[in-house]
Amino acid sequence: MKMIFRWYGNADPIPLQYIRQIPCIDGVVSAIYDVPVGEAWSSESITAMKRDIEAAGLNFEVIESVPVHEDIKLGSGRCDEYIENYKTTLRRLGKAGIKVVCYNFMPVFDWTRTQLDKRLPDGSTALVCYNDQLASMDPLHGELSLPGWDASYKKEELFALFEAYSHVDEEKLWSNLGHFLREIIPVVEESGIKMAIHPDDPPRPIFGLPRIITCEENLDRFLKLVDSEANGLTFCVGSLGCDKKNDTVRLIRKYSEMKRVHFAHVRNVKLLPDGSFEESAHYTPCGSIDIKEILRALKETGFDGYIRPDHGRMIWGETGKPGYGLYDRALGAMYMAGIWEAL
Ligand SMILES: [Mn+2]
Repeated sequence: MKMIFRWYGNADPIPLQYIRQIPCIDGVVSAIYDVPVGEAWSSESITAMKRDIEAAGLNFEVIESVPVHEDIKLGSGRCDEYIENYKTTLRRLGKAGIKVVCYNFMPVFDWTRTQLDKRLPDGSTALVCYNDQLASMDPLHGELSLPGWDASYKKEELFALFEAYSHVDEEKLWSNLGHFLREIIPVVEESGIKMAIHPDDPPRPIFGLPRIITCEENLDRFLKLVDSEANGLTFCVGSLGCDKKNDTVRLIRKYSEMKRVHFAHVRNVKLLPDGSFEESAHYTPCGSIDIKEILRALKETGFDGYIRPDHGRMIWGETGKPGYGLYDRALGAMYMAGIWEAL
């Protein structure tokens, strides 16, 4: 396996040199952030980012994410044009030596939490999702917005999107995802890239919008949409693991054995009795997921893809992007590297 670290480009307050000083880190996973969703990424910006990363002594082989335009998920509007742009981006990434591309197919909202700085008993802060708070959130009428959500939507655009999705149920979303995959998988097979879909986070419908990358039955269905190794998963332990019906240790073993896990996001979550959850330190006793067994499953199935420590808490007075500080993710990376070495 290769341990990598998410880096948000030159705007990230964490310098590449700091990331390089974490002993187990092979490279960073990043994206081109200044291109509107739906447009193709230029070869120049891809190679410029690669040059910066390699100059810092790190590898750049994984993208997270190439965002999928809502028109593709809705199967309407400029869908065909945006799929062609997506293919162009993939071909350029392949030429630049990228091996894995992470993406998701969640309507409108990316990961969702109800609080980003919940203070834990040890004084650190973490991202949490409390069901009672989630039930009272209304993205159309309230004033709230959360990082991870596309802040560029105006209220009117949000209303239009919700209206458009009122005609897209889960089956329609499946069929739009199938169409997208049948278009792009042949392209990545030629470009040497493996696609790795990220599960929905949390893995259940929110605000009445459909979500389908949620559980074993649906992951099986997803992989059969196009039965190619290039059509694979970003196995996000924390996303799938916040539904206690998902046995993440068994599932990661199953899909890694099938050679369909190309990227693993590893973090721990503490599940609460009502299905709410708090993100916790990676260390197994801090949460509900057995991180050691996750890594054992990967090791025993010959996993040779990429792993990154997922969200961390804010510790030691660090401030910055919630979930993406340096210190706790560095602890998580070294903890996992230690387990891997011992295995
Ligand atoms: Mn993740």
